[in-house]
Amino acid sequence: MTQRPRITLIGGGLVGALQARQLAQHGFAVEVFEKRPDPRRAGFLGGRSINLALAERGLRALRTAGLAETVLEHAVMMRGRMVHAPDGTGGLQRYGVDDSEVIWSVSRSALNMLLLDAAEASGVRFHFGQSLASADFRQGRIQLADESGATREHDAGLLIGADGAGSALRMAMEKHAALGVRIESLGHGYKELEIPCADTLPPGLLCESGNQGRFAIEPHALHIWPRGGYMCIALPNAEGSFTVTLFLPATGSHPSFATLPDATVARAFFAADFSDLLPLIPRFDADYAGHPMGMLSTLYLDRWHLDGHALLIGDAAHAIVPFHGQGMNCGFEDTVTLTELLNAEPGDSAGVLAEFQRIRQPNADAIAAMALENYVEMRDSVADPHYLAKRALGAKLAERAPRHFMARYRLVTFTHLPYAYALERGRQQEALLEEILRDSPDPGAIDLDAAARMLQARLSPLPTQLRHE
Ligand code: FAD
Ligand code: E0Q
Repeated sequence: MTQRPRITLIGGGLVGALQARQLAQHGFAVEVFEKRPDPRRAGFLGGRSINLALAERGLRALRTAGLAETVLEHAVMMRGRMVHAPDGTGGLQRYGVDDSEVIWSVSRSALNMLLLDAAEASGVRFHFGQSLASADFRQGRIQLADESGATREHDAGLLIGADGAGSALRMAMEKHAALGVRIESLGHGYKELEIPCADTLPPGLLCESGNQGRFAIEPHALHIWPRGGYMCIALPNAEGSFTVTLFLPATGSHPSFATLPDATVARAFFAADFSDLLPLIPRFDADYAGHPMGMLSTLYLDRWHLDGHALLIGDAAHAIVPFHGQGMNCGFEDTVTLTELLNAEPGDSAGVLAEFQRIRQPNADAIAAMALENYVEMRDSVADPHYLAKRALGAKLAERAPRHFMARYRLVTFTHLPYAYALERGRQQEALLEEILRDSPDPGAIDLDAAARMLQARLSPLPTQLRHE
């Protein structure tokens, strides 16, 4: 049997902790160095989003680690996006065809702590409060610094960087070889606000559409307030609160974070532009003033690895904008691929790292592109008549020709087909939908059977295995 390399992971966030668990389950000796203190002792000090959407790709990775069921016990199901248009219209746009196609709102901190527990239970050794400071790839040694600045050395073995978009391992690798790092800022930032549990809100404000229990608005949805150049969204938390995220240009003409420098101006803007949302955020001023603005960018690299010595995974290799809710899901998918490759060829680190990039990079590039496109779609199109007509036509065709039409959103969110396939298939389908709508501007008058036949003639059938196990 080939010798399994010792593995040193930098970063015990979502992707690092899951990767550590999987490798330990396959018999690798794994150590993790995490900059922050142990969240299970110190309380979670995470700067970023409070909850996230978990979809099939992420679930599959959790399933392979034996953790999916436990995670879902603490998750809130989301059936679709609830659109709150400026004129008060809107409603639920289902994500899938039925309740077998839903996504899940999970708490980042609870998920991270669960993954740390699971990794530890599989034998992973964690070192918290230990930040990567530098690396000597030739000697295979790294230097780590604790909060006081004291440093220690560690004999690394195979180094895997899961230390996020600002990866310290990536910076150390760049000193050694050109990685071709490109960071494209979106120019938009985000800020998080809270809708508390319904029982703390004045009763008059609660959603008219029936009793939502502890929740002020429909719990089983991702809420969107699209406003053209910007938007708010809200994801439910299991306790009954929602985390609202405002996405807005960072600088430039009103409205931007630059023209909303304090809570008073921001409140007036919300009163005008998000008048139905503002009353649900009783601590608006404290949230707005107290929570930092995060910036959004896409990260592209030419090289994710240094020969057989070091590899970047998750956001460290391919951070994307959050508008498809796939960053964590994509990083979780990375962990399945890397575990499979390392397990198959434990003695050939150089080959495994190169093969990992060969498989994953086209897919990371594809979801990066789709996530950028989805911002425009979310903030602009979800309330647009042409978009709605296309969506409705797509849904009817998916019913009539399920082997030939599956909305791109569904390919991304509910299947394991490669992201690059979803992007390309989406292009082909989109062109045909546009063609059908162009030829018949009244969407109600389309001959659906003829349209379905056209799809069957002009598109190859979808793979039969949408979710291979
Ligand atoms: P991170 O979560 O950033 O973890 C990196 C870890 O490395 C951290 O624990 C950090 O402390 C540690 N670290 C950093 N530097 C060092 C160092 N020098 N030494 C040691 N440790 C270090 N994704 C989804 O799938 N669904 C969503 O709905 C979603 N919503 C999002 C909303 C927003 C506003 C944002 C910004 C992102 C969203 N994402 C979403 C993306 C998701 O947050 C990331 O893709 C995911 O967190 C990546 O995980 P990671 O482990 O690679 O990186
Ligand atoms: C999802 C689920 C932050 C965020 C997370 C998401 C989604 C969106 C808009 C945003 C995309 C969608 N979406 O509704 O199409 O599906 O995760 Cl902004």
